[in-house]
Amino acid sequence: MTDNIDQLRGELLAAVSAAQDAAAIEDVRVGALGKKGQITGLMATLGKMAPDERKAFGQRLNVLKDEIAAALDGRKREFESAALNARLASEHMDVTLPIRPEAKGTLHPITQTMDEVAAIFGQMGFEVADGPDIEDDFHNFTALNFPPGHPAREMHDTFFLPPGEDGNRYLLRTHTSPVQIRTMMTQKPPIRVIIPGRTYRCDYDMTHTPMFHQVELLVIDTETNMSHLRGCLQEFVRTYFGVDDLTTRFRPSFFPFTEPSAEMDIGCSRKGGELKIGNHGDWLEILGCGMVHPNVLRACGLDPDVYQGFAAGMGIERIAMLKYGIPDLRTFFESDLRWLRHYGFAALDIPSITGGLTR
Ligand code: 2NL
Repeated sequence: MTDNIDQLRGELLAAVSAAQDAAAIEDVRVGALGKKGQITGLMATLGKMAPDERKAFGQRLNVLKDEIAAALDGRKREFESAALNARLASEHMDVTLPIRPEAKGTLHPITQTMDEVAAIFGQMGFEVADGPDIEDDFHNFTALNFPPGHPAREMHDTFFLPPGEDGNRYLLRTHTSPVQIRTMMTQKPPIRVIIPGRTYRCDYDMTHTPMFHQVELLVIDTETNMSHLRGCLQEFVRTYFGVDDLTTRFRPSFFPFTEPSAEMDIGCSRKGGELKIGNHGDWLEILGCGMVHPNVLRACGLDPDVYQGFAAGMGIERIAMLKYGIPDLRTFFESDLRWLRHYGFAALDIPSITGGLTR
């Protein structure tokens, strides 16, 4: 019996050393320690032995088993480190090589448009604010004066997250307005901010994508009125579209968070099926706006008898399509290299008023 164990040890250790890859190691392991393996087979004979013999033989068998398992492990690790070293040797790269001249990136038209909008409002004294994409009911709906049963609060419009441990209902913001709420709750007026950013709605067709971009603006002060709103927005569209005397028209509208509310149109022409921005007699809707609703001010801890202000919101994709003649919304998100090269902007083409925003 003793000879048996020592002989088996010799054979198995030789087999481990002879193994040349992971598969061969696995064969040795199965042959020794597997269900029908040699060591397993010897273990099964213990039951028929006299107690003394069983104890001595069992102990030696256990030592053998551990020894072989360790040898298998060690050999396997040798293979692994050899493989890693071979990879490291073959996959090295020379970071001192010059960049490839043809590897040229461009700014996405969405990025470019958001930068242009920020540059124009920046000139008027607005700061850019941002906030989280994941919001709660309060910041996305309640503080914005959405009544409890409002359709926008329902499942089919909004991406809701699984309920959190704190009992709050979290969602992907459906507009950038929650950032204005956060701004009003943390900053003292006067406030002049714009918020460009991603927004999410459960909608997908020719004119809707589940993720899209908005820019909103907010002014809060003690003597802010609708003519300030109109002047500001008129200045914006004139600069953005590069038409110095572009006319604007306000139509009454409704939003829960503004009162009064309006939609602003700009002059255009649609002659021959081609859309041209300018004073040609026709009208094009460009954005929504209004005076911040007293309930919204109150929800943010501002006294509506002291403070008032205006807000507006517009779709980035929409104003980018209008300015750059991009006909199909969905192409913004297809990552088609040819499209990106055609509509993309040079990375160092930083928008500024003097640098000529409107090419
Ligand atoms: C649109 C219209 C709008 C606002 C957004 C706003 C935000 C706060 C308070 C009041 Cl915190 N108003 N935002 C106001 C009017 C219109 O967006 O058509 N967007 C694409």
